[in-house]
Amino acid sequence: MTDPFTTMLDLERGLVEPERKLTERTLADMDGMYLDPVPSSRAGEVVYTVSEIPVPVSGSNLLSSTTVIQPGRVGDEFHMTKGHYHAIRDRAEIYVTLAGEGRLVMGTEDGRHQVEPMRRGTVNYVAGGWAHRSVNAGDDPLVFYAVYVADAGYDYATIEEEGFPVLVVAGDDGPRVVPNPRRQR
Ligand code: S6P
Ligand code: ZN
Repeated sequence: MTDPFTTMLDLERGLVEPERKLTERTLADMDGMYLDPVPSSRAGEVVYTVSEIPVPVSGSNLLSSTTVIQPGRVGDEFHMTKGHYHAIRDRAEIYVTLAGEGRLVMGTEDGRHQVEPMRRGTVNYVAGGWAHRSVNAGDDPLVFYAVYVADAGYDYATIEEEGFPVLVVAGDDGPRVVPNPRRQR
C-alpha cells in the first residue's frame, strides 16, 4: 500500500516541490522527428523538461508529471514532445494546461487523428489507444500537468518510425495543422 503525500506545483513554471528527477530532451534527442534535419549548431538546445512525481508502478496507482516545452521551431514545425503510445495501449491520461498555448496531436494505429487546443485551463482527455504529442504553438513556455495510470509505460518506437498523421506548423495567420508528407502512402 502507498502512503498519502502532497506535492506543491508552481502553476506558472511547472516546478514541483519537493524537487524530482528532471528529464531533459534536447534537439539532438529529437533528430529525425521533424521534417527538417536539426542543425548541428542547435543540437544541445533543450526543447522540453519533464518532472515526474514517483509512485509504485501498478495498475492501481496514478503517476503524474509536469512538462515544460520551450517556444521555438525547427523549420516550420513548432517545438514538441517526441510523442508516444502507452506500452499498455488502453491506458488513458489527462492533461491540464497551466500556461502557454499549444496543440495536443493524437493518433490511432488505424490512422485516425485528432488535434485539441491546449491553453491555461484546458483539460484534455487522452483516451486509451491514442498516441499523443504536445506542441508549443505560442511564444512562451507551454506548461502542463499530466495524470496517468502508473503502469501505462511508453512506446516511442512506433511514432519514431511513422510519425503522426498531421504536423503543426507556423502559417501566415498562426499555427496550421497540415498532413504529414511522410505518412502519405
Ligand atoms: C506520460 C505523459 C507525459 C509525457 C511528457 C513528455 O504518459 O504523456 O508526461 O511523457 O509530456 O512527452 P514524451 O512523448 O517525450 O514522453
Ligand atoms: Zn502518455
